[in-house]
Amino acid sequence: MAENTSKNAIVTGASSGIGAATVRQLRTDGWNVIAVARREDRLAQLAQETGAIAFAADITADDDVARLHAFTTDTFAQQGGLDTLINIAGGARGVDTVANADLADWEWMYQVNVLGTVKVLKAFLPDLRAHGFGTVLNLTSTAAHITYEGGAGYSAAKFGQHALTNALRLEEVENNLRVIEVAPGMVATEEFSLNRLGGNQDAADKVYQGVEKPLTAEDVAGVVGYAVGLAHHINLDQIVLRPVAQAAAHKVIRR
Ligand code: 8X3
Repeated sequence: MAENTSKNAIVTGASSGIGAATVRQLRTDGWNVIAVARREDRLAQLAQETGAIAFAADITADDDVARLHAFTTDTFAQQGGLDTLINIAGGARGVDTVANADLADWEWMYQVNVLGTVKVLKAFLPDLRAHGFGTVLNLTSTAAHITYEGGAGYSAAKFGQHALTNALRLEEVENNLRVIEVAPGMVATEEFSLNRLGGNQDAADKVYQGVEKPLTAEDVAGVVGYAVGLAHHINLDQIVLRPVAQAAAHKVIRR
């Protein structure tokens, strides 16, 4: 079978940070991209800038995922169908210890990182199988592989997303589906720490203070673009990337 080079992708979590940077990267690399996020205004701007197709949806809402599926089927019908699904939507809320866990935050993190990813996968797996050269890329985190104090809620969700990614790779190999996990460490984005720390900009800035060159959203997007752009038989199945200054989750050099 010849490899299909239709380059039709969906990117979730596209309104800011790594998701938006991934849309820019893929467009630069010649992909057709449906950019998905809840915030319509940001998506519209990104679409205008990059030529991506914007679709406003909440990936944790069943109706929205169904609408996204119908829209994608129509959009890519004449272009060989969807071949690449990039799940960037996710995030962290809170840095509480287990003893002080805020269960609403834990639930939100499980919804968006785990169940949201599963909902989108369930909707699109039949299409990716039918394509014959499908790719799924899930953005997890180094927190998907190791825990730290105050990180239990986020790690529990990201470990869950890591686990489902591993199982998916085993389950779908018969269907020639390539499953990639990208797990970044410290990435200084506009919103990740701000959202995690309840909108406290000073606290968010402190996370990266003195760290020489934390990763940027563009750094991660470059790796995502590289991984999905490789010939389909090459699976970078798990990619961990950190800034050099972060030798491990607990060992960050600050100057
Ligand atoms: C972000 C990495 O170190 O904040 O996913 O858990 S960390």
